[in-house]
Amino acid sequence: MIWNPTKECMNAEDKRRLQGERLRKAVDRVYHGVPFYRNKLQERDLRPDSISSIDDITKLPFTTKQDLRDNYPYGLFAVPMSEIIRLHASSGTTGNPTVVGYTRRDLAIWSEMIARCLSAYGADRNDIFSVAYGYGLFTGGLGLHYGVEHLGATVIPMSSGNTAKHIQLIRDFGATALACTPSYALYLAETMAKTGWPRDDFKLRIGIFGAEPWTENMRKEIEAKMGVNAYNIYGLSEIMGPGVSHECECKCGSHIIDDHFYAEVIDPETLEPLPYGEVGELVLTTLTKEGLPMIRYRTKDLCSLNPEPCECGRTSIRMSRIMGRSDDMLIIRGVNVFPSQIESVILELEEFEPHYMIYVDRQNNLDMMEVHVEVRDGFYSDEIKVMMELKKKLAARLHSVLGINADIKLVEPYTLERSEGKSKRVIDRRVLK
Ligand code: DLL
Repeated sequence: MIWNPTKECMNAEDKRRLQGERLRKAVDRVYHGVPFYRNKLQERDLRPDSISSIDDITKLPFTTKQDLRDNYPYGLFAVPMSEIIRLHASSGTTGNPTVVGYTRRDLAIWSEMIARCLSAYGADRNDIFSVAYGYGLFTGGLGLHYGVEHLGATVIPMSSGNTAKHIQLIRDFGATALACTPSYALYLAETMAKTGWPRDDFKLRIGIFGAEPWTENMRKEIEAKMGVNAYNIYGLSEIMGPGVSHECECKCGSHIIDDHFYAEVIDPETLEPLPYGEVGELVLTTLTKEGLPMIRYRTKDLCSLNPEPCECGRTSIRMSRIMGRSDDMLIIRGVNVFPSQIESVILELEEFEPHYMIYVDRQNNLDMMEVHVEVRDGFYSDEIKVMMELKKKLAARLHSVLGINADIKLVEPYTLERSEGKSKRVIDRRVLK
């Protein structure tokens, strides 16, 4: 079902007009409400009435995570704190966390966005959702939670952790939908199988997976192991949280909720906009957000955009899967390596489990990459020769995809640490001098 056909199936011309009007209001809001933006706009001789259509967006300055950190905690909020009714924060790897604030209207829009996503996955008010994203400062748990309620379905606020209990409640409460990270879904599926409970005891039919990169092969793996239809959900705290884009039954790209967020893809080096179809950094502008409006926020996420209307009837622009981040890309011996490429290779080969770790080191000024990967039950052997063959096979495949050699360490099934939230799969120990 399409939750909001007026907005989701709008024709291109009307959409552009709506986006243009909303952009002008957004610029007006930041010009008058956020000194940081007013200065940036004035530096470029821009005023709200410099925006006459959505195409004028390219005149506007970019915003980065550093800008949010520099204005910690509330410097970029566009309304007084009396209007803010919720805060979330995303933990930074370094420095201050990024704090985001929502007005009552922001939260209402967010819930409606999530209801749109869930409808696109085929869910309705009869569904029972286990929300296993973390509740708390992370936007995943509460974001999904209010969306499920807005849809009118039932929500089980599981949060993350306590896997055994979770599996029992999924079964006992008859959960039909599961929301968590894809890596945790794999772990859950594996643990469910170990309970020995018949698959028919579980009613799960829809999976809502995001918050970290995943691949088509991972989708197949989760669907086969868990018996669900697995769908992507994308989002980031700075823009709203989960639900900025979502897949539909066609599973051919994620629909951006483009009446609320305007998407561009730029070359991260030159900062010039790229044509549709080309991979670059996703830049998002919030068109209606009141609490923390973002103008041309550089997500660092790499993807491409497709403006073609989708077979599902939605006309919103679609984004590809995230192919990596312009800042988590590994440069190994001068070669750009995306962890997702390594994951794809591992998942293509039936001998391996989708559990792996990548270690990067520098020895004698030479980058070394070591990939630890679990061998699937049934393929693990005590015979050195068999394991050497497996290792050779994976190394050759990795070399043909990446163009560099990786040291492979094969480990027994179920020995690598499982994650309950976002998985950490790359450990870069290089000290760059
Ligand atoms: O991860 C929001 C979210 C929660 C999305 C639950 C989906 C489901 P942050 O913690 O701010 O917010 O992290 C945002 O996570 O810039 C991407 O790099 C990555 N990310 C989020 N969703 C996806 C996805 C939430 N579907 C950062 N595929 C983003 C790939 C994703 N990467």
